[in-house]
Formats: sequence, C-alpha cells, structure tokens
Amino acid sequence: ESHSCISNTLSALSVDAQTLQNQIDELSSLSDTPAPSVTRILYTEKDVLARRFIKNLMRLSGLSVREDAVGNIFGRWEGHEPELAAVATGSHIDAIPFSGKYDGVVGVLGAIEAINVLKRSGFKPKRAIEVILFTSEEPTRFGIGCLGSRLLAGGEALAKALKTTVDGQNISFFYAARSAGYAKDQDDLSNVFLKKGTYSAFVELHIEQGPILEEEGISIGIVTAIAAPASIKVEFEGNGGHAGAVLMPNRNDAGLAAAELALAVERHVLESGSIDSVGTVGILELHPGAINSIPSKSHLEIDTRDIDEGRRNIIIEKIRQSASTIAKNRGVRLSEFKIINQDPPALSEKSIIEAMKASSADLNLTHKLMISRAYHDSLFMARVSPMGMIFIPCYKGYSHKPEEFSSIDDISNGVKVLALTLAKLSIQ
Ligand code: HGY
Ligand code: MN
Ligand code: MN
Ligand code: MN
Repeated sequence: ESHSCISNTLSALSVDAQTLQNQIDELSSLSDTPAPSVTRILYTEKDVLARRFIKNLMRLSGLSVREDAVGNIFGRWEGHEPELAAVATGSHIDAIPFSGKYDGVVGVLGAIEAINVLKRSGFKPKRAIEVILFTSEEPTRFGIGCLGSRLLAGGEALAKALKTTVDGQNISFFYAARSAGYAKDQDDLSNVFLKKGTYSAFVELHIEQGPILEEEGISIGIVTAIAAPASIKVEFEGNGGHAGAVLMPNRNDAGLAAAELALAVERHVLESGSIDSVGTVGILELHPGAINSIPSKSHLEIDTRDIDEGRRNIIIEKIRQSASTIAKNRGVRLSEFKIINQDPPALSEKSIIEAMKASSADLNLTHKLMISRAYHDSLFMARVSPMGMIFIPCYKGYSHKPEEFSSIDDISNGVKVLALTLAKLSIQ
C-alpha cells in the first residue's frame, strides 16, 4: 500500500508555480522598507498583516489553524491515524532590515504549496502533516534568534528572560506580543513548549544562503548538519570629551576600543585553523555619535559560528580575553560582556536524509549532502524531533540583502522534494 500510493503520487506532482510566485511577491510587499528590499520585524503591523496572509492561505488549503502564546502558527492536515505523532514542516516570514524576499518565506509558502501538491495528487496522509510558521527566527527585535522554535524546544531560560526583555525602543516583549494579539492571558510561556513526541519528523525547505548549489549546478541540497551559532553583546565606557580640546594622551576612547575588538574578532577567527570558523561585528554603535565628541560609550554585537562547537567556544574565550586586555590598555571600562546565545550544532536524522535523497532521486533531481552555515528553526526543532532540511540554489548565494533571489523553477523543485518527503514520512 505504501509503495504504490507513493508511486502514483510521484506521477501526479504538479506545483502551481505562477500562484506561488504571486504569493511570494505579494508577501514581499508587506514590508517597512521599499522594494526590492524587505523589512518585516516581529509583532510589527507588517508582521501582523503577513501572518493574516499566511493563515488565510492555510485555511484555503483546508488546514486547521491554531496559534500559540507567542504567535507560532500551526496549519494541520489531519491524517487517517490522528493519534500518531504528526510530520511537521515550516520556516519563518520575519525579515531583517533591508533583506530579501525568499529567506524563510520559501519554507512557509512552499510548505503550504507542498500540501496543495499532495492534495492535487490524491495522496491521503496517515500521520497528520503540520505546517509551522515560527513566530520569529531573526534576532532583530529582541536580540535572540529562533525565539519561537527555542520556546517550542522547551527553552526554560528564554521563557524566563522574556519576562524582562525589552527592544531597542524599550518596549517589553509582552507588550509587543499583546499588541500583535498574543500572550493574552499569561506571562507564563511554558505552555508553548512542545510535548515530547509531538512530531515524528520535522523538515524545513530553505534557500541555501550560500553559492555552492548554484556554482555546481545542483538542484537540491540535503543538509546533514547546522553550524553552531553564538552571539555576544559588548559595551565599553570612557570619559568622552571634546574632540578638539582633549589631547591624545589624555583620552580613553570607547570607540577605538570597539574598533580594536572588532579587528580582534577577525584575527581570532582567522587563526582558528579552519575555514568553517566565521565572525562578524554586525552592530557597532558609538555614543553620543557626534563627529566632534570622543565616544564615551560603544556597543558591539558579535556573531561567531563554526560547525565545530569546541573550536567556536575557543574563539569566544579569546574574544573575551581581548575585550578585557583592550579595556585595560586603553583605560576604558568593559561595562558589559554578555553571551546572548552559545548553541550546539544540530545533526539531521539519518532516516530523513534518506527520505530526502530518495525523493530527489525519484524526481530525477541532482542533489548533494551539505552543511548549513546559517542557522534555522530546524536547529531547535532538532532538539524535540528528528530533523531534516532541503536547500535550493539562490543567486550567487546572496541572502540578508535585497539582491536575494531563487528562480521559481528551483523553488518548485524544492516544493516537490518536500511534498514527496512529507508523503514518505507521513505513511511510515
Ligand atoms: O543568521 C542566520 O543564520 C539566520 O538566517 N537568521
Ligand atoms: Mn535569515
Ligand atoms: Mn531563514
Ligand atoms: Mn536562518
């Protein structure tokens, strides 16, 4: 029964590419910055509109929709054995400032279309299939990435920290969540944690955000592991003063301390001995930020990752060491050195890798095993469910910028591999 039903599913897989492209374009217009850039930040008015757009598409696909206290949204296609653990898929639709329109979106709209593809083919799921829109994968507003999936994976420390978390405008997490219609009647987020065994598998479709698939002319990436991300917040404080009147020997310039630490991050990463180590200072703010005032305060946020957790942790300790050495040498105060997150890598489940390989082969699509250097909600879903990721090529590997692009053919290939993989996992 399982083999025949899959093979007739195979022959009838058809993606409504035009509609999917229209949905991607329409969703990208729900943005706080002008096209071709997309900016869509957690719990903002554009985010709420985008959620409504997705919930409507879920309902049009016959999915029953529920939302949890922080706005993770679940669209469920009931299976004929509803008591079995469901198969899940999904991604995010929040977008960092001035980014692109495919990161995350392909894995949400593509997942809904994968359900439509299976319905059109006459497939009937044994295990229910759920599409998850994770409430916020990007760290933009509250400084922590994968906020929704971390909570689903049982993030006790995060649930506690969110009670006192505020954004850059001093708006509290709960105030923002309530303004978007969530967190109505409780400050206790433990009911967001998924019960053990809720899902038998989780598979995320995502653009590669790297150049390999396009360079090698390969249609599908099968992710074997997701690199270990970490982020650090640092503040230096000095006396500041008049840019003209304070002579150089009398200065303790917090801005130069920040600049020196940023270069130290690069040095520690490059001396790690591996091309897999990366480090970025994506935020560097100087206070008061006036040309003729010596910075009295500097704020940096450091992102460092590696596929090898131990090597990444060595880099973090070297950065910590450099921050205090620089502070001492320059006579500034290291007023904050805070590790925001320091996560282990995640490995994909063997059986899901096999299902994704078989689906790509069934569809005569070239495919290769690869690691994900970007993190994803899958990194945390892997803590509560067997996990797998499907990558599609994207133009020159561009991502987190407006030039991000994936062709509708590549997206359709990804949707078909996702559909077939979900079908195989659902009848297991
Ligand atoms: O930064 C990341 O890896 C993800 O795209 N938020
Ligand atoms: Mn991203
Ligand atoms: Mn993403
Ligand atoms: Mn990501």
